[in-house]
Amino acid sequence: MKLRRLTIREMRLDLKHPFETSFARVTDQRFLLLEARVDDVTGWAECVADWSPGYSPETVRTAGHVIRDFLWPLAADATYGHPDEVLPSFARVRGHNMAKAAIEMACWDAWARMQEAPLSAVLGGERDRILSGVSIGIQDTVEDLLEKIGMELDRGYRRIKIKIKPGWDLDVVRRVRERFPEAPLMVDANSAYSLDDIPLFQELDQFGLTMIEQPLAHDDMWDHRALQARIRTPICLDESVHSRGDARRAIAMGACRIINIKAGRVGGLSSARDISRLAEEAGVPVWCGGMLESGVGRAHNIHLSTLSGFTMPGDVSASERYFVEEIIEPPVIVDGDGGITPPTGPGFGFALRHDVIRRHTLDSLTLKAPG
Ligand code: OSB
Ligand code: MG
Repeated sequence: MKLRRLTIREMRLDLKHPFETSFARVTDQRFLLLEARVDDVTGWAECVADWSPGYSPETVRTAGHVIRDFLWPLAADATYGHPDEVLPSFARVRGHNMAKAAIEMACWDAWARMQEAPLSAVLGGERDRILSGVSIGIQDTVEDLLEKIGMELDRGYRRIKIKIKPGWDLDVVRRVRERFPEAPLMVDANSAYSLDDIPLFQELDQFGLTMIEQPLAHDDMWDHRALQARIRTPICLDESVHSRGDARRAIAMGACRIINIKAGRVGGLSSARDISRLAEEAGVPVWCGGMLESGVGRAHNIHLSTLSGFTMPGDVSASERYFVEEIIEPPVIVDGDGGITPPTGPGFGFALRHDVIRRHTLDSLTLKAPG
């Protein structure tokens, strides 16, 4: 495989509803959309770096800079026999996993199209239906949250995740549990707490949460280990895991019992697949996280979720929950039982709505391989 051309579009899509976490409140989503010409096939991917460095140090602009000035020259120079070779070819660039993943995932899509196979099949996926949960941001009032949860459960979602932060935690969870005693419920703190909060997490134990996602610092596995030793509820790591090595260490030291896998955070689909296999062998369940992706990133997530290690419902919900306008068609649909059926066409299996893409493109750059 030779990368011949890469178009990087800086996009802005309006969200239907603001999304609030412990680190930010967003009303629109800025991201890079990559269109890669690989041999004579086109592959697409989305870079999940946010506009601001609240979730990860990467941003839309750092990713654009790193792709253009450092990754593209390496990729354009390489001849790949398989998409597994893309991430290693970037070894001399430290970090910037989301930038790396965007090119890698476009190569995976192109690779699948070359085989005339769905992305799930070339990744080694086995499921023909995946289970979907929802992530519900911090709301203005607990009443608003209870109403949203009721709506999502009625739509069939298999797991409710609510965002927490200091001041929006114990009492909120208590009221959600009172209203929905049986719902599969979890919380995501996006690193808003410290070991001083152990008593709070011990109190959360009584609510039968399926897990607590990333309670402590984004770069600290050791403290997660200390917390996990003091609470019954499983800890799920998100921000802390950037590679298969991180996953191996986290499992070995007991820093988590579940892992949220986001291909962007770990440098692409090969790394995501490898982490899922390592976790499966260790008996640690994984699920596919989300970054408020447009349809392109969402499609990649659906195919990744078909791998056998992904035994828990992911944050891979329906297109209609997110954007005023979707850039793929048909939209991602969740059936009444919280399931998504992965498309069976070649590559990620959705069509691009080029008119919508054009209208929401703020800036665009095309890079061409020499020769
Ligand atoms: O921590 O999982 C997270 C969104 C943006 C950044 C980080 C996270 C999230 C979500 C939303 O929880 C998941 C989704 O529905 O895409
Ligand atoms: Mg998270």
